[in-house]
Amino acid sequence: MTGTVIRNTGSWYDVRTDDGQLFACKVKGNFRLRGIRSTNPVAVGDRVAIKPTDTGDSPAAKVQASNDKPAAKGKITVPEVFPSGLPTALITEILDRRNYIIRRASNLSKQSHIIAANVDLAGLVVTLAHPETSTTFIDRFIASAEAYRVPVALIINKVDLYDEADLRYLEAIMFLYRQLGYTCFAVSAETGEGLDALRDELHGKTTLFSGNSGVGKSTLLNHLVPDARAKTAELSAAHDQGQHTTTFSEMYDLDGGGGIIDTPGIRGFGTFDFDREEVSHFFREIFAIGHDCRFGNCTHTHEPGCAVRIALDNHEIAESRYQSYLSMLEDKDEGKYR
Ligand SMILES: Nc1nc2c(ncn2[C@@H]2O[C@H](COP(=O)(O)OP(=O)(O)OP(=O)(O)O)[C@@H](O)[C@H]2O)c(=O)[nH]1
Ligand SMILES: [Mg+2]
Ligand SMILES: [Zn+2]
Repeated sequence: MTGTVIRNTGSWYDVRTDDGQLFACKVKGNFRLRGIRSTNPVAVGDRVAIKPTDTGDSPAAKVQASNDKPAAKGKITVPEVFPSGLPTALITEILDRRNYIIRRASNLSKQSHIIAANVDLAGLVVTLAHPETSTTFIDRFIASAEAYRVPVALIINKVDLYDEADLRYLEAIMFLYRQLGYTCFAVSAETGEGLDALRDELHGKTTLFSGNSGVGKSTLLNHLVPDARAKTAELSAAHDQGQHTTTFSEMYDLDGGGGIIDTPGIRGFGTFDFDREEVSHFFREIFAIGHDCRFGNCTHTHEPGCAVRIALDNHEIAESRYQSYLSMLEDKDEGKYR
């Protein structure tokens, strides 16, 4: 049987089979990604092959079996039942991924974390205030999506809270990223502003919602999928930051096709497995202008005749983008890419 992973609750993966049944699944054996250890071998959005476990030996199944015994005398067919009520199965194979979004599990970690797999759109939910998402975070996310050729949309939320300076910054950010070719939405999950345009964009697509904690991913989800009823929580009063309210990734169906994958907020976006020379490939404008550098292997940091640095001086490349590029080259400490 094949199906799609729609929820990851720690060590269990809920899989919806192609004929619509739900199973709580465990992973059989070890799956490795390009020989690198991942904190989650299977991610929401993965297409998997599963094998139902009919005679379970899990504690839940035993409880179920002993409960059923008196009544079920003679004819004992006890499906293994996970406490959630779902029958259980083993994931025996991960089918080839069309794409995925991956980051380093934590700073200095050699482990990776696959945020989601097989998405049509990577929606990066950001806020320019309460809390402020850094451009380094935005650019690192975009670079990772570029690496696996996942289209990106920048969803800038909480515009209802922006003061005049924030609104000017909003305009500058939208101008910058639209010019680079990324779709941008300025929205408010509070007032509903901009949500119709966002809804149109998401229609029929499987979209990942990722971003810092507290930017309103789950609140947006609840507007777009009214019966999602995902938990949300106020920012911490002391730090004006999110409280990591969503703890598991989950896919929710959109009316009329497509879905949204809501994920736990992340602090830094540690990029994963890039060679130094590769980094510029994922910054569109730097890559394009880099063709005019004197040296083919120019890192755009100190070389004579570097077209990128000339463009930077002429304000043809945004300083913030160049700084993000440098931060990825140097792979600075976690605090710097928040
Ligand atoms: N004023 C205003 N508040 C918002 C908006 N969107 C979300 N919020 C509030 O921001 C807080 C955090 O929202 P959540 O949806 O829990 O944020 P999240 O991104 O899911 O956070 P994590 O699950 O921790 O990653 C809640 O108090 C929301 O009500 C908005 O557009 N405007
Ligand atoms: Mg959330
Ligand atoms: Zn150069």
